[in-house]
Amino acid sequence: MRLALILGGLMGVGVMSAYAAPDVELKTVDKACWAEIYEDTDFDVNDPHVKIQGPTQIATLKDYSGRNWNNEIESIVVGPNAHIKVYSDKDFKGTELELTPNKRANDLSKLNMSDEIESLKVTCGG
Ligand SMILES: [Ca+2]
Ligand SMILES: [Ca+2]
Ligand SMILES: [Ca+2]
Repeated sequence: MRLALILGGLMGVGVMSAYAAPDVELKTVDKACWAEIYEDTDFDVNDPHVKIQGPTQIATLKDYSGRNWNNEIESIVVGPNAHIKVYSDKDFKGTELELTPNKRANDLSKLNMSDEIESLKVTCGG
């Protein structure tokens, strides 16, 4: 009987400390803050594509998510709570283009950015 009470108390402490983790809020992921980049036009899922969780800054796409994305992106989908700024050169230089929340850019050649992007920033907030 006494042992059961002690065990119960220990389990209670364990649960308490798990919920009391101080940095829970910092780790919260904004599920509406993302941008998805596609190697081909029209969001072709049969070619390489990857969802980028924001906020983030990628100074070079040379080795992003296991492949060289430099000068490869041809279409982009922007999440409902994200802005993406893309740059024609690395380190956020060259021509800059900003895409707003929910934007679906199916062919970046229309925006003179087809196969040009080498760095980008994703910020959260409408
Ligand atoms: Ca294709
Ligand atoms: Ca391409
Ligand atoms: Ca470029």
